[in-house]
Amino acid sequence: MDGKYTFTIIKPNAVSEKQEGKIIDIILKKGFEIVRLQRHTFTKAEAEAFYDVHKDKYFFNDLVTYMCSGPIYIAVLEAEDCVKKYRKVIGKTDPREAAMGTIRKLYGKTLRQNAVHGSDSDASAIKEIKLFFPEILNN
Ligand code: FUP
Repeated sequence: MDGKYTFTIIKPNAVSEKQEGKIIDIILKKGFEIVRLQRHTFTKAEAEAFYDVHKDKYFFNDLVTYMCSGPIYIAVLEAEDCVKKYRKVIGKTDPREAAMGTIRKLYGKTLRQNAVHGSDSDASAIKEIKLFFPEILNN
């Protein structure tokens, strides 16, 4: 599956502000296929497992609390060179540093409430897809 898929989350701030439709529209217009899409609310255990690479960081507990604070959408996207292409579409982690027109620039509020997640490598995409949609990786 190398390069074919990425995993995205539309985060609680974007969902509570009812921006998920606009975000999905950008994803489609940029040429991604939506292979899976599900509304979900993270349990604490899921959020901790999802962000385990950050477990020693000072912001880990606040990040987990935020990610569990309301409904999200989890999705698997497909495109050529998908991880890299989607990272460009979402923009830098901090919305203030994200380029004009990127999803985080348009819908992010703060470094933490930055509207969306996108896998940062093919290895992360595989790990993240495995947590929620493992059947995809058997195809
Ligand atoms: P990204 O890969 O762009 O999502 O960014 P990181 O993996 O560096 O960070 C993961 C999430 O932690 C970010 F989406 C936002 C959050 N974060 C904080 O809440 N505080 C920080 O100081 C840094 C990141």
